[in-house]
Amino acid sequence: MIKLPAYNKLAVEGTYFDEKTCRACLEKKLSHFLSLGCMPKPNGFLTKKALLKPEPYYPLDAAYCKNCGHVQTIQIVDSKTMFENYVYVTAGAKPMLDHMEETAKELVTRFKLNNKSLVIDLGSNDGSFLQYFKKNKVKVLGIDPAKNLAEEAERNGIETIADLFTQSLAQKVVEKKGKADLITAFNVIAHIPTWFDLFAGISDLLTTKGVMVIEFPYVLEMLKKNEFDTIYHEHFSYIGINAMNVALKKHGLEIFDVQFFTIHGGSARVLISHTNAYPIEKAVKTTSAKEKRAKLTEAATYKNFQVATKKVKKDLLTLLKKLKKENKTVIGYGACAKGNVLLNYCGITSELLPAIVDSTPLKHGLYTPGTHIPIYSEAELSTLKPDYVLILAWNFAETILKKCEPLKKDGVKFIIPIPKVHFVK
Ligand code: JHZ
Ligand code: ZN
Repeated sequence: MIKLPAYNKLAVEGTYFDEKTCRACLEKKLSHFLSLGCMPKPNGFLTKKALLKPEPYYPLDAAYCKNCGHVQTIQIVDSKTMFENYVYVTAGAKPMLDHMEETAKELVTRFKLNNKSLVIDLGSNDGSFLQYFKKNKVKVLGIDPAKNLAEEAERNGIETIADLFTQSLAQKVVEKKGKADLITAFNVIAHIPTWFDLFAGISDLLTTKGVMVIEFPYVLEMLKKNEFDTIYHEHFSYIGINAMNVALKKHGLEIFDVQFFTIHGGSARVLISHTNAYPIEKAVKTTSAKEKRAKLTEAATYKNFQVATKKVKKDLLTLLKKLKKENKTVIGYGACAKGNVLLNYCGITSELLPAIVDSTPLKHGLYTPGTHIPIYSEAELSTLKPDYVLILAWNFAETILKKCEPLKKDGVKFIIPIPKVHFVK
């Protein structure tokens, strides 16, 4: 029996299993380094009616591989139930849209894509990314297991298969549409538990000179900046290029270029092709060497991260309790998956944080999973009369702070919980 949280009387144990094998090298050399307690689904926002029903919780632990240094969650929650009805909408985050538009432009130019090229986006969400390719007259196809979002994409004119990507789906796509010149996967590869099947499918789906572009929050940034709240059941992997190359090489694929971006707390973008299709850029060698120096296969590497994670919990609870005593109102900003991890890990409910505002219309009127905090629109922030704002979507702090300039002038203070609990100056 798992230890269910005291703050949620309706918590029940959900169905999951423990992964014993490394997703990248397939060896059984996992070593546990972090426990975040029990969590509901990170994007499992609830309607008012659903608040009265039992809520499944799953233990959340992370491990690294002593063989290849890959970092992953241990408990696996069924992907279908987790992604079928998804409320994270790409179009909800403007900085992400800008980033995608720029990326699409760059890829069309670099790989000379035209009206004969086919671009396939995995985890295509509401079709936002593919819109930018469509504008450039490139043929596009989205694949995403979230039925609600696939329908939304179709309404926006983006053909979308509402299914999980597998090798067998890849083969069906090849039969129907031919092979892809470009496959993109932004912030989705960590959401796929079966890398062997995934990359087998990619190898089948890519043309001889085809390129796959994958972007993901970078493991060294996560460790350096103590981004422990990005660890959740949707993210099976925390990725570095060496571990990913180990997985790719099993299918005759390799990374030939890597770039870095500040988005999502520090992301890496890798470009992948069939082996020897493109020269390996210098950035791949320097990044690989940097990862080796970081010693991701050794327990000592994870020590600071463990200590800093516990400190955030202690400091945040102390601060919120103190502010409550002083009769101050604290409102959350950004009802994001990582925010739900932080709130559940710390056991913060509406008693300490009575409301959260968010830009995503789909989330308005819903409640956060586990902690049951109501979500309002951004426009309602000033009517909630905060003395303090806790920025849960800390990766978008700059954009959020700009929007809150008038509140700041009125004396409202802003708290950012990561890498350590601090006030915005
Ligand atoms: P955001 C997402 O995680 C989802 P999340 C996913 N699991 C993933 O892999 C990572 O990204 C990388 C709101 N917001 O994107 C919108 C405002 O309210 O950091 C979002 O709900 N005002 C696929 O869910 C949330 O904040 C704003 O001005 O942790 C941000 O969520 C902006 C910019 C955002 O991700
Ligand atoms: Zn491994």
